[in-house]
Amino acid sequence: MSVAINGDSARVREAYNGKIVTIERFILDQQRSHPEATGTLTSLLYDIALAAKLIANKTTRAGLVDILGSTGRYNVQGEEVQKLDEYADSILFKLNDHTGRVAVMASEEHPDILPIPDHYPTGPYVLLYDPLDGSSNIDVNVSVGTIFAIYRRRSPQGSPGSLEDCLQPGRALVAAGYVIYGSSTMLVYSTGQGVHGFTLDPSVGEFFLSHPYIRMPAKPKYYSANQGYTPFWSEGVRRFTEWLQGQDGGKPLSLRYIGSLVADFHRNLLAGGIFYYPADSRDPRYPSGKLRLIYECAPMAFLAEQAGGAASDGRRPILDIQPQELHQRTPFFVGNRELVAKAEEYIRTYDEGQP
Ligand code: AHM
Ligand code: MG
Repeated sequence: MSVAINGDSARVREAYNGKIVTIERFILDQQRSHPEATGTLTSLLYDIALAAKLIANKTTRAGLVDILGSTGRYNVQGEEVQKLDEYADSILFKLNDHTGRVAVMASEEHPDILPIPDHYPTGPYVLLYDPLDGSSNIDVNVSVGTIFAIYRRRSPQGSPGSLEDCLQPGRALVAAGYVIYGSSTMLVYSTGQGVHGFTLDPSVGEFFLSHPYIRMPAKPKYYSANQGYTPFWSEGVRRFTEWLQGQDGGKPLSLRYIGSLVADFHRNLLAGGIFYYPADSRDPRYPSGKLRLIYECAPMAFLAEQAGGAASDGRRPILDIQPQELHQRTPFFVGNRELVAKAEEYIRTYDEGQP
């Protein structure tokens, strides 16, 4: 039986009532509601899910490396021990370089685009990824994540993929998602038909549908920002933060900040709130904040909008920004729609003098 994946959470739950829904089954059912689909995107998403399982298998064992006697880059078996972010990066590339589904890739770990090797065919899609975001958190057992974004190629089919294929505005996204390696591993993605979450059962190595049609709660609970940098923020962002704290007529929210974008975003997606990493004046080299437009912000913005939220650079929707370079950074406000609009209002009023 196939299920039309075009309803809301309750309808999908009812349709699948009592059935075991693996990620493969769900993606296939979504594909069936597009009779023109060739299955290429379905297979690409499934390849990403496989990469997620392989990466999860390593992240959950990260703390054991020392116990198992690793010395430098070699473990007791004499095998080379890769840093986890390098491992995640190479897994994503190797699982997608030969399938004929992808024209070109780009990773936050590399300065330039990652062409498909000459001896493999190219395909219709462009895959961009941050293989292990927040990887500095691994040593202290804090959640990290993989973020991915999929576009259609713009270069002609059959030619090598190009930089222009990778520099597309978020509005052109075909699919985006993330994997959170936390107390459990979850894959959350959207192809523009709602946001769906799957939880990995590590005992059988399969992702099962656990959160169909995620909607951001209308009532926000949390705000998430690195307040250590408050003195370096603009007046608009400082005043917005005070409003979030209940000053200036706001209703106080609780602060939760992990410092791992995927984990902070995931919490706000499920519990309601706003995450922001604004521009700051700490380092003149990075006037636009820390986070990268194409690897981190655009895919999260796509998910936020799909879940009823919003994402902005403080002035315009993140999804409308045309990237100029691969590692372009942007201020980022993402989450509850009203809170993102409020941030824009404070920035307009206090930073741009336009009440
Ligand atoms: P990374 O791409 O080098 O891992 O850095 C990105 C991470 C995000 O996950 C997180 O939101 C941010 O850096 C935290 O930065 P800070 O420590 O400045 O608050
Ligand atoms: Mg990152």
